[in-house]
This record gives sequence, C-alpha cells and structure tokens, in this order.
Amino acid sequence: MKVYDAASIRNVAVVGHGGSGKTQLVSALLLDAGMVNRLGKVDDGTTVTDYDEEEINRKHTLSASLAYAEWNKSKINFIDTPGFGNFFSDARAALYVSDGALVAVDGVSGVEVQTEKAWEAADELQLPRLVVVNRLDRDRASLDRALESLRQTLGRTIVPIQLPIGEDKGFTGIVDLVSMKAYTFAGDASGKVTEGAPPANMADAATAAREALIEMVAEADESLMEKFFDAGTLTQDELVEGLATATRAAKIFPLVCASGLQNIGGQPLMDAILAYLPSPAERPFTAIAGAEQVTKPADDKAPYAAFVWKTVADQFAGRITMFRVFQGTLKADSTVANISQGTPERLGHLIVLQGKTPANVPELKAGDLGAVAKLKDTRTNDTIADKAAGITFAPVTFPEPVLSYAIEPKSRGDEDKISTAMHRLEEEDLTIKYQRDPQTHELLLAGQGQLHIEVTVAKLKRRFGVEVLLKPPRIPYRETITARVEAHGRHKKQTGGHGQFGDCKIKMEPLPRGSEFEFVDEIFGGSIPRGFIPAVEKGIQESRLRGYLAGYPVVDFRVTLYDGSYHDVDSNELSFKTAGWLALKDGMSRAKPTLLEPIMNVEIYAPGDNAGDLMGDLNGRRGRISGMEARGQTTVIKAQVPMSEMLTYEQHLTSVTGGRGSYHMEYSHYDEVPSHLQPKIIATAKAERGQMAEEIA
Ligand SMILES: Nc1nc2c(ncn2[C@@H]2O[C@H](COP(=O)(O)OP(=O)(O)OP(=O)(O)O)[C@@H](O)[C@H]2O)c(=O)[nH]1
Ligand SMILES: [Mg+2]
Repeated sequence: MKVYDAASIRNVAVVGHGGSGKTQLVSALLLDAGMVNRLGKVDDGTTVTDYDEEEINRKHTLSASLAYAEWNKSKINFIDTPGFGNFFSDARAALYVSDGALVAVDGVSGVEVQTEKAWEAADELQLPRLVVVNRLDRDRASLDRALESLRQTLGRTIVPIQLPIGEDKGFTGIVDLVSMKAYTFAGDASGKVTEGAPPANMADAATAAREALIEMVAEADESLMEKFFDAGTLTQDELVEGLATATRAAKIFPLVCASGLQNIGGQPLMDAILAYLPSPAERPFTAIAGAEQVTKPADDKAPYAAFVWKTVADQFAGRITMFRVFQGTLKADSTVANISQGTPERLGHLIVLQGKTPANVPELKAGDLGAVAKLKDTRTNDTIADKAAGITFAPVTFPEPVLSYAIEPKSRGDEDKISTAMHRLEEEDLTIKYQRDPQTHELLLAGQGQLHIEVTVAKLKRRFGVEVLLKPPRIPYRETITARVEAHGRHKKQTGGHGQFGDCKIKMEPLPRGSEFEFVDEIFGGSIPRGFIPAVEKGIQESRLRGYLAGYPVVDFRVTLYDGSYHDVDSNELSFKTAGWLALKDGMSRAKPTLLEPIMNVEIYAPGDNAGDLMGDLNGRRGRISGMEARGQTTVIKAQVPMSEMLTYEQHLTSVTGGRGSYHMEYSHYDEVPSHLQPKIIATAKAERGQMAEEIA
C-alpha cells in the first residue's frame, strides 16, 4: 500500500443521525473509487465498515471504523461513525482526529437529534464540514425541505453547491453549481456516471442557486464582497477559491446530494471533499506543550507524535490500536515511546484499514490515520511521541454511564471469565463501567442506554463465550431527610474484662438538593475526646451510605456533633464508631426520610403527526414538558422525566412512530419520589437487600 503525505490526505469523519445512510454511502464511495468491486449493502450485511457481527445483525454501526478511497492521486480516509446516541462517543473521537466532517442527513427527515449533537461536537472543534442530503431516492424526499430544516437548526451558512436532478424515485443525478455540469447516473447502482450540460428544465433553478452560492461566498470575505459589489458577480476562479477558503475556515458549509443505495452522487462528492475540505497540511493541529496549548503544522520531518483515538479488542488479532500521526513519521518495526504510560512500545506491522481488512505500510506520515496490533500497554487517549516533540494530546472526554444493569453468569464459575472479558471490553469502550456492587455484591454493568448494554452483553457472548442474564436496570435512588431532629447514639457493653463505651449526640438538618453531606464538629470542652471524633464521623458516614429506608445512600443533609460522653477505660474507636452509627439510625427514624430519584432531560424527535400521542404518553410517565417546536416535518419535544419511567421508552417510541422517532437523554438532577410510589420501591429494595440491613441492625 502506497504511503501518502499530508497534502494528499483528507481525514473525513462521516457523522449524523442513525439511519441517515452513512455506512451505505461510504460503501458506494468505495465502489466508485474502485477500492471494492461490488456495492456492499447494509441490508445484506456486506458493507466494508459495518463488519462486526453485531452491526450486521442490527443493521446499525455500533463502533467507528476506518476505510479509505484513493481518489484523484489523493487518499480520503473515512471514519464511519455510529449515529445512535448510545454510541456517540465514537463519533466524537472520530471528529477529533479528522480535518473535516461529512454530515449526513436523511432526505425525508432532515435534521434529527444526533445530527444536532454531531454538529455541536464539530462546532467545538471548529471543524470544516460538508453536508450531504442523502437517501434522496426515497419517497417524499426533498432537498428543499431538508435544507429548510438544516438552516433552521444548524445555521444559514449551509449552502447547496449541487442540485438534485429529479426527486424521490426520479432522482438520477446532480447538477454541480460551481462547474455548471450535470452528472447523471445509469440507474443500476453501478455508479457509472455521464457528464453533460444541466437539463434544460433546470437551467433557471440552477442559475438562481448558483447566484445564491456566489453571494454567500462573497459575504464570507471582505475583499470578495467588494469585487462582488463592483462586478455584480464573482469570476469562476474567485468562486472556486473563495468557496474553498470559506469552507476550510468553517464559515460556509457546502451541501451536496446523494443516494448511497442507488450509488448516485459519489464521484462529485469525493471531488468536493478534495476541493473544499482541508488536508492535514492545511489545518494545523492543537497539542499541549508543558502547560500551554500550541498549534503546529503536520510536518513529517518533525519528531513523531501520534494520538490513540480508539482501541478494538479483536478476538483473533488481539488488541488493535488506532491512531493519527499528527507530526513526524512512524515506521513499522520500530520502538516508540508511549508518553502517557511512560513505557516503550514495540511496533510490528503498521497497517491501514479498509474496514476489517488490513494492508501493510512501511511507514505512516504526519496527517495519516493508521493502526497497529498487539501493543502491550497502550490505551485509548494515549500520546505516542518522541520526547523531543515535547507535546501530548488532550484526551477525548467520554460520557459517564447513565444506566446500570445487574448481570449474572448463566453458568456458575463463569465469574472470573466475565471479569477478564469485561476488562478487555472496557479497554475498547470507555463509556461502560463494570464493577461489583459493594453492598449487594452483585455484578453491575453500566452504560449509555439499554441498547448499549445489550450490545455489550452480546459481545461478551460472541467474543469471549460467556453468557450472562441481565436483570432490570437499577435506578440509583437516594434517600434524604425532610425534618430537623436531634438524635442520640449510645453503645455500651459490659463483658468480663474490658468493656465498650461510646456516646454521642447529633443534630440533623436537611440541605438543598445536590449538597450531598456535611459533618460539623461542635464538641467543646472535651465531652468526647478529640481522638474519637473521626470515629464518630466514620460511623455516621458508613451508616448514611447504607441508607435507612431502602438501602440507598442518604444525601443532602448536615450532621452536627454537639455532645457526648466517654469512659476512661472502656471507650475506644470502635465504640464511638458504633455510637455514631446508632445516632444516625435514631435520627433517621424521626427525620421524616424520603426517597429521591434521578430526573433526566429528554429530547424527542418525531414526525409531527405523533406529537399528540407522545405528549400524552410523557404525562403518563410523570414527565414535565418544557418545550415543543416544529422543524419542518419533525416535531421536537423537550421534557424532564424520571429515569425510572424512561427504561422502556425506546420500544414505545419505535412503535408509536413506526421507527421514525428518536430521542436523547441525559441526567439532570434528583427530585423527591411522589409519596404514593415510595412503598413499592422500598419493598422491592428491601426484598433485594433487606436481609443485609437486618443483619446489621
Ligand atoms: N432508499 C434508500 N435507503 C438507504 C439509502 N442509504 C441507506 N439506506 C437504507 O437506510 C438504512 C440505514 O442505512 P445505513 O447506511 O446503515 O445508515 P447509517 O447512517 O450508517 O446508520 P447508523 O449506522 O445507525 O448510524 C439501511 O436499511 C439502508 O439500506 C439510500 O440512499 N436510499
Ligand atoms: Mg452506519
């Protein structure tokens, strides 16, 4: 495989909502560039980038993957990313190592939840973008409507540089507004393209759209604006240059048209990537040198520095580490330094990936994306760099898990296997957490949502041969108090020789939501010797974390220790710890304890027709609707809903909207559980954990 240098590389993250056709489109582009010789299809499980069995079964990308197209003497590296919210962290990491993004929207639905999330993530990186209105061959697809929803939500600077020839079933090609050429396709998904003049019936529309484009380009640059005012238009060169400059500066976002399934629009799309998105040579990268942020060019002569953006735990090849070389050149069969771990790593074969298929390269130069198998200690987010480079890369932040299930091995004795396998999976997916519940000793698997957990469990089975049962997700309830009380804890034991004696008095009072816990020591005059006060606090802490009503941690309150007594001989730490424990228990019995539950911010996107049904349903789920707006055909509903009511939402939304709705949620705050719902939660928790509470009491 040929080695490319920065100026002839484009790194493009393909992002957008689930089902907007990203994987299918990449598949078409790979055929058009001659990288494969037939059109892989998502529906047949034959695409290059959805190669994982789980992806093939579910027909959704679950993990970012690499592909490349050698096009017009350059190499375009595509990162096909998942559109589902549960897996979005991979898209974020992909954007971080790209110089531009291809944002896909569906020609029928327009902008959806994850389109917006992807756009925001690209904004944070000030990443140049092309927008592709995709699946234009579908019934009711419309560039105008999609454009309206794009401009309404993402900004007025999205501007078509192509118009579709025909719409829905009649979609046969595109008119390029810069060259004013038409590209028509054979209609057999072969990607065979014929260049010609725009159809006569589109002449007016194309001229008008080109003028709008010229105006937009002129507006993005003062000197072009002057020329535009003088001449009333821009020259062809000014247009081409101006558009490229404004796009690279992320001032304008050109829009193109495609159908991945019919393989329409591929060649002009790749031409647009080369023409308008920057190469690594044109987009300096950001790194950290000491305490400062520095911006540096992709110089392949500089000391090497690479960033690991993804790790895959492959069952055959072992660990595969994917990185971007930001500067310098990495050579196969060399030893490099992992700056983050402080260890050397031996590189074997350097590879570039076409989906799962590796091709060896002797070296990878600044700007390129590549991978290496079987590194020992390297993890996602690590910097691999020559010390002389003097830089590291800021890590990509991964979201904390929002949902947690208990898992149980199907066969006894599999627990060790689970934990080995889970640690491998945690390496490749930084958004899951696996741990043992310190209280119930259950194995807990936490992730970004139901689908994410299911996929993780499926991977456990397929790759590591461990089968587990999933138990209903645990809602992380909390307890708190609603009344101020004084309480007393006294521990006294008279045995044969040495006795035990500890005695303390506390005040307990509620604090505002989110304040967790405060301990205040107000002992003056030595009613409890200094040395025993930490023991009292420890007893209270332990007791608080064990909960009172249902075994959930007690939060948002203050304990003030104000009095007590001791015995010269019998008092010791354990006695005072026990006294603290008993005091809290005593106080809890009168402090009117109550349960708190997590409330989620939820955003739902659905066809307007379903809005009424969905709002009614949200009321039933104790949701508070905070906003609703129409965006083209889509309605966006914003609400706050208790987490416990959202566990089955995915299925509900799918069935109401026939699969066209989507939603996104994140943790907002804790709120009191309505009193009529508390007894059931307490009874369930007690049934699970009660025994232990009894033992302690
Ligand atoms: N009619 C039509 N269907 C398409 C087109 N592109 C993709 N599809 C279908 O839409 C579905 C989703 O396509 P994908 O390519 O998997 O979409 P994606 O954006 O990669 O989805 P995620 O991986 O979940 O983010 C599949 O059933 C495809 O066959 C298209 O251009 N036209
Ligand atoms: Mg996909």
